[in-house]
Amino acid sequence: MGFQQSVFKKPVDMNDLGDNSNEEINLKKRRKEALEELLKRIGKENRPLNIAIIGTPGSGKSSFINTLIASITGEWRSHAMVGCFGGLGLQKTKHIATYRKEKYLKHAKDVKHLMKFNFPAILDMSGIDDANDRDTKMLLDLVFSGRIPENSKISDILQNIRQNEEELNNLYPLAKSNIRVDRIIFLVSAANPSLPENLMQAVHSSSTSRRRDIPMFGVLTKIDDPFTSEKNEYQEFISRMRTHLGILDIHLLRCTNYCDVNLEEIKDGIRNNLPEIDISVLRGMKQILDPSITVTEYKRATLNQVDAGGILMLAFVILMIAIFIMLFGK
Ligand SMILES: Nc1nc2c(ncn2[C@@H]2O[C@H](COP(=O)(O)OP(=O)(O)OP(=O)(O)O)[C@@H](O)[C@H]2O)c(=O)[nH]1
Ligand SMILES: [Mg+2]
Repeated sequence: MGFQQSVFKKPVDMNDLGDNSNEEINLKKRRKEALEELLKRIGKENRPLNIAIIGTPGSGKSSFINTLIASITGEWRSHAMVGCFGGLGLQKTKHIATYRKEKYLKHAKDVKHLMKFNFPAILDMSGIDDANDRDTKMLLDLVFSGRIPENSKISDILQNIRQNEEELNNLYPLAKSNIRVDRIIFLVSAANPSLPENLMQAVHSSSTSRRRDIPMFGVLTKIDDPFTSEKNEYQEFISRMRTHLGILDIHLLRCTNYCDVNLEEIKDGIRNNLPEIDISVLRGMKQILDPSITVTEYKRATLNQVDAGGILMLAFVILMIAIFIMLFGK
């Protein structure tokens, strides 16, 4: 995909809409095709995946979730609350919210049809600071293994990690009913020149634990507002992002979210959705939600297996000693 400048920044002139009606119809058709391809890819069998959305504060996580839901339902709504703190260092999302298809598809026009498909449960995390320390990795481990109850506050979990470490297994037990993460989506804002390299490393190492390897993907948001107009600089930024996440180019979704700069038309009821946005998101999600990409679960010897092995070995040694004594002990 080439370098994308601010396509959604200029306000839409209503007189233009008539002239561009063919293009508009074509875009709607392409949106429909992209949705149908996604439905075919995710299918109706198996279970819906759980995807975790990770990124630094303000990178556009909640906006992306709203955008993803809008691209599926064809109607933008504010499911996840979006913040606007203009670099004040404040955060909008402070807890881990889970969005399930039963809830986010509820108001879709063709809800009955869509509900049959395996749309994912989406975990919206509050922004995590760009760190690769022990606390951050423990937090990520707890989230990825599904040990955090819904709506927990990130600050409470971090406090428990710092002050009640020995109680963590009791506070966040490993239960069968846990929602374990099947996909990690790391979000980076194209408007910010500094890549959160430490957090990327922390997420990368937590995604490949001794127990599971969770597939990771990237989303580059705010491509309507890139930090540079230099094509080379921008490409170099994208390639560094991919290297840090260790992902293929097809596993990096580039998008503009539904947000202040383009929501005006929808708010004013001029149209339902912006198909340009939907098409790129639906196509990217087709790669991310591909059921053939699986989480690798490592089989570990259970305690019983270890015990049984140990007992057999001990019996063998005793037998050998007994035979030795019988033969040479006299
Ligand atoms: N121009 C532009 N602005 C965006 C885009 N996506 C999000 N924004 C704006 O970025 C700001 C932060 O967006 P959020 O979605 O709240 O970010 P977040 O990552 O959920 O933030 P926290 O929950 O606070 O960590 C808001 O003002 C959004 O309107 C985009 O694609 N383009
Ligand atoms: Mg948020």
